[in-house]
Formats: sequence, C-alpha cells, structure tokens
Amino acid sequence: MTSSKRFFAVAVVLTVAVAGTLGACAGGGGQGQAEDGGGSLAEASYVPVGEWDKYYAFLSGGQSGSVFVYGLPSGRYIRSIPVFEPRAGYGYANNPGTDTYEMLASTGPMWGDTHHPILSETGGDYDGRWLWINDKANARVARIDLSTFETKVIRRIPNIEAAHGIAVISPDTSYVIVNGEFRHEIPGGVAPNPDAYSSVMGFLDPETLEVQFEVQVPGNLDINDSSKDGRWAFSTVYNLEGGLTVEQMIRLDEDALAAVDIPAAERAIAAGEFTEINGAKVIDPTATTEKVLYMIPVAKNPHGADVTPDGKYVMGTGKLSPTVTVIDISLIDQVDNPREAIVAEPDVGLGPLHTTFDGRGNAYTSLFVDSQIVKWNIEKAVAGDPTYIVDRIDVHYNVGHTQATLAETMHPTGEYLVALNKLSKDMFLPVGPTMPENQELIDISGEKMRMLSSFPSEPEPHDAVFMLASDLAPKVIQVEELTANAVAEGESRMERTGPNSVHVYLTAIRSKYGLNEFTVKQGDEVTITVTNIETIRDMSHGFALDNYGVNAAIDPGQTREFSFVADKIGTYWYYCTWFCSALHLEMRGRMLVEPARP
Ligand code: CUK
Ligand code: CUA
Ligand code: CA
Repeated sequence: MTSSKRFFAVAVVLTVAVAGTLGACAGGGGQGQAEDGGGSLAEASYVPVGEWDKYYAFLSGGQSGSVFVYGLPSGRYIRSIPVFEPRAGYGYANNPGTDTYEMLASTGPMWGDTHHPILSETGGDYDGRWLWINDKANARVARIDLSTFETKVIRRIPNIEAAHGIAVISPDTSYVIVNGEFRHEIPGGVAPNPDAYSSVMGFLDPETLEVQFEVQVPGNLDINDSSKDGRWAFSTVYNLEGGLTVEQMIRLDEDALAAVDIPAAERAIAAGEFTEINGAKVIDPTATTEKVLYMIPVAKNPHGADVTPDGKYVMGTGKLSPTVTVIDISLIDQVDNPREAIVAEPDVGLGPLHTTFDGRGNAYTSLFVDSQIVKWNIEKAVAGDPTYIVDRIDVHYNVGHTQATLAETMHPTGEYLVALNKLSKDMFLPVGPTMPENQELIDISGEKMRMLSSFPSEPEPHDAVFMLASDLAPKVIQVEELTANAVAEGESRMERTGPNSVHVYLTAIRSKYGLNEFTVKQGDEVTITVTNIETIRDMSHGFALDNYGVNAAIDPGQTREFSFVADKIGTYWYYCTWFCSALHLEMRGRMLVEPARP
C-alpha cells in the first residue's frame, strides 16, 4: 500500500470500528473479565474499609461540566467538583446573585464540556495548589483551589473558539496555555471564506487566568504540553489543509506539531510586535523579528502531544497514522529542515490517540481502533531497534486518553495506568441506551501490564491526572476560615435596610438556626447571610427555603449570602438540607411573608 492509501484505510477503520464491534457482545459479561492470578489481582486494587487510597484521581467530567474525584487503586468515586454547572448539593452557582452563580453566568451558559484537568507544578512536581480545567464548548478555563476543592476563577478566553488542549508550562507553572481548536475570524465579523480564519494558543496567568498574550498558529490546535524547562509550548495541529469538511481535513498526508518558543514570544511582546485584538496581545509569528513558532511535520491529523518526563522528547500521536512521531526537543531550533528534529516514528497500532510514561523509559500509547494499550521502549525506537514493542493489553473498549501515575511530572511513579475507555458496552449492568464510560486500572510496575479492575463514570472523562494522597491530603482544609461577613454566635437578627429591603443574619449550628422565625413584607428584597459556626470537620449544614428556589450548602466556618424577592404571601419554612444530627429534621424556622399593606 502507498502511504496515502494506508492512511485512508486507517481513517475508514476509525469511522467503522465502533459500529463493527457493537453487535458482538450480547449477553454481556464475558469479554472484560480479567484472569486472576491466584487472588493477587483482587488484592492489588483492594483498599480496606476506612483506609485511604494511595492516589487521588481527577477525571474530567466531560459533558457534565465538572471534575470527578476518584481514589486509586480502589476506583472508589469520592465526589465531584462542580465547575461549569450549578450544583445545589454544594451550594454552587444555584442561587442567582451569589458569587459562584455570577462567576459562571457572566462567562457563558450554565453548562460546559470539560476535557483536560491539569495540576500546578513547582520544580516539575505537583505542588497541590491548583487544578485547571477547560470548557471546550464555551471558550472557558477554570481554576480550582485544592485546599477546598472549590472553583475559584472562571474566565472566558478571547479570540478562541473551542478551548481544547490545556497544559501548565513546566517546571514552575509560569503560564497555563489553552488551545483554540476551531479556526474562525479572530477580529470578529463573519467570513464565509475560510482563508480569513485562524486560531491561537493563549498564554494565561495561572492565578487570574487573564490572557498575557496569544500566538497565532496555522491549522486546528488540538492537544498541548510543555517542555520541562519552561522554554517550549507544544501543540499538535490538524487540518493544515484549512478544510471545512472531513474529506478536506484529511486530504494531506502530513499535519504538524507546533512549537512556540516562549522566551522569544515574550521578547516579541516586549518589543511591541503584537496586535491588540479583543483585549489580547496577539502575536503573528510571520511578522516577528525573532522566530517564535516552529512547525514540525508529523503524520496526518495527529492527536496527543506529550513530553517525556526527562524532557528529551515531545511526541505527536498519530490518530490517522499508526505511528507516534518522536521529536528531539534539543534539535528544534538547531536544524535547518524541521524534519531533522524527528528521531523516530515507531509503528504502534491502529488509531493511536495519547501517550503516557512510566519514568523508566517506556511509553504507553492508547489505540482507539485496536482497543489496546501498547507499551513501547522509547530509546529502542529512537535507536532503530525493531524490538521496541514491549507489551500490549486489551481494554474495553475504544480507549481515548490514557494516563500513568504522575506521568506529567518529572518523577512518574510508574505504578498504575488508567485507560479511559469511550465505550463500556457489556461491561456493566444495562442502564438504558446511554451507558457509562469505563475506566480500567492497569498495573504497570512490571515488564508485562496487568489488568486489575474497572470502574464506571458518568460521561465522559476525556483525561485524568493523579496525585499522591500523601502530597495532597495534608493540604486539604476541613474547616473554612471565617470571612469578614461572618455572622457571630448571638448576632443573628433581621434588619430593615430600606422601605422594600431587609437583611437577615443567621448562624447555623447543630441543630438550630440563629432565628426561629423572621417576618417580611410581600415584595421585600430579602438578603440572607448564613454562617455555619461549627468548628469540626464534616459538619456541613444547608439552608433551603421551600417554594422559593433557594438552597445553599454551608461548610464549617463558611458564610453564604443570597437574595431573593419575597413575592408570595404565606409561611415558608427554611430547613437544613445536610443530615447533621439526630435533630436534623427539626433544624428549621419560618419566614412569614405579610401583605405589603395590611
Ligand atoms: S481529547 Cu478526548 S480523547 Cu479532548 Cu483530550 Cu483525546
Ligand atoms: Cu443542620 Cu441538618
Ligand atoms: Ca490534515
């Protein structure tokens, strides 16, 4: 086969593989069951009752707009962190006028499509401060504070359609980078001719998420990563054709891996070599004095972009090509022909999407079409040794991302790998036509991979990152610090603040609110400030006001404030929504709404 015929064949297989295997598993159960090596497999993922998992696993919440938190190796679902969706259970963005509601509503819709959770780094290792996640659908990025597991910042990124790949710039999180995947008219307006389209890679301040600058890159920016020395931002690029249809987007045999020279981009900004567009400083890399952007050809329509833990190589993972393109980072600005920076193109199998690492010189690539993880030796592939394939393991089914423990840091633990499979088919009890995703836990500590266990999740965790519990758990706080607006014990009261407004101050502690009742007039704007004055862990209270659409969860030490208009006459009970004590059901009080004119 000529190479272009082979690529076409792979493209066809990519499209039909899912349909082709769907009918094969009626009756269920049998295909996914791991062989047990004398009970040791069960032991390898068993965590006794009351003991903690060794790792936190942060899985993207996909179409839920959130982040899922699991424990590894048990696969226990622990909680989720709402980001781009309201969640009454956590009092997050579900009451109009609250800070979380305004943060979400002011940047776009009350839903999102999250793909890539990433963690803050210091010295190339996770520091346990922050986690970021993208909303592909609405050009947003959010920052979560890991001391409380709460979303603190959401920002809409200008000049971006489809905020897809995101990554931190290693080793010290100098920027968070975000890719604009879909090409469009950056300055605005509408241009039916796609020649006017482009896309940018955005460089954000990690804390505020404000855009520091953006770099225009040809093609569609897909997945990104950074070198380990802060020098380079990488992204795979597909659709260098500038096509509008599938057929047009796969016409050429090659696309690229883009490498942005960050110090050169910073010097271009300092020299004024940018155009201000929609509030962002945008660099056109064809118009800078210094070279800012390098485009290295890789086989057509690549997907994953991954840097090895030692910082030597960046890999573009094939998707439509059965290969991984291995690029020597130190050669990128040294060679005249960018092709000379490519040091290996190992053939790994059909539909390779993402690559991860164990820190012992091995790469693990997910194969969507083959439904496998393939383990291969990087230096053998670079040396041209044909025995670079070490092992293959079947996964169930059609794997997208795969991540090994701490693989994105400079010190992977090489212990577990999670395959994030797109289809679960026969793996779990049927629950209607919409089935969960299937994550599989694989032991990678030995030469051969061992399938340990699987656990379902809501759709659709694209990607995951893991942290050692010993690095994060001690940093998680159990009781919030009191804020300036906290209501102190004994200070619960109602104040009339105007002819049509009142402010109610309440404390909450087992098993009472600070006021048993308060009375307002119909049409009053009511502001309620509630402080949970508990000082011990895991003693949350709630405040729900029946038939008024108000519900807030309040953690120990936390103060919540919300407002509504008391437009309905009558008695409305407010009650605690977190079961806090034997008298939880009695933890309630009355809001009396009287006619405005008696
Ligand atoms: S993309 Cu989903 S499988 Cu958004 Cu990371 Cu590759
Ligand atoms: Cu307080 Cu239930
Ligand atoms: Ca292409």
